[in-house]
Amino acid sequence: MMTSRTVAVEAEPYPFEFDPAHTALLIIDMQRDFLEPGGFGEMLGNDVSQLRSTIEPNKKLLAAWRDAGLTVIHTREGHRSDLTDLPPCKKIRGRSPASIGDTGPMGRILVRGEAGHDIIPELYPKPGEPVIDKPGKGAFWATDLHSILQHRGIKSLIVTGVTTEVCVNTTVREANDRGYDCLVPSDCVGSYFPEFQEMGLKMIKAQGGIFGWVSDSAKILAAL
Ligand code: TIU
Repeated sequence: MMTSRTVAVEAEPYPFEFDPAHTALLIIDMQRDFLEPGGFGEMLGNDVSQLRSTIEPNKKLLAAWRDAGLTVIHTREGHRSDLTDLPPCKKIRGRSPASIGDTGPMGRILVRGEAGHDIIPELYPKPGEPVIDKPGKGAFWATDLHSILQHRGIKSLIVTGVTTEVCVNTTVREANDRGYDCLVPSDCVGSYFPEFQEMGLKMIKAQGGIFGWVSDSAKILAAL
């Protein structure tokens, strides 16, 4: 049994206090489909190289979390191979020539089991680390994430990954409504749009921390 202790991380809008034994590192959608050419991110018209600066800080945080024996959870956005869980509106939105389920250079786009759907090698899950397959943007909707967190006594989340304003923001909002305190390290989350990166983080920490706290990985590592 891990001993309980409270650590404080310098954060905005004020220090984030958490007990590491009851805090999970939740890494959102660091998949090849979002970070490598030829996947879902590029299909949407984005320059995917913009997200790659998040890899190194995530690697360091993940290594520290693992070394300390703390809970790590990964998520992947994607769909069943028969696409029965794909909302028709998600399939056709964007009106691009290729869409979810079509074959690209990394296999069928955003489909479970395909190469592009998998997590990038730099942050690959270790045995024993739960991987949540989610059909939506939020990690709680239509998944067993809440049950897993409850069974492990998790009360706080460090939320990292991509993209800041889409799956990270949606997940932080879902987590906040379920009673979890969320800290987002700004260097460990990325957006295809610099202005959305800035505003996505501002939206979390505004109004006294309406959805959570924002800090950076160096401050979390210093506090651990
Ligand atoms: N993981 C995630 O954020 N899914 C997206 O579709 N993000 C975009 O920014 N498009």
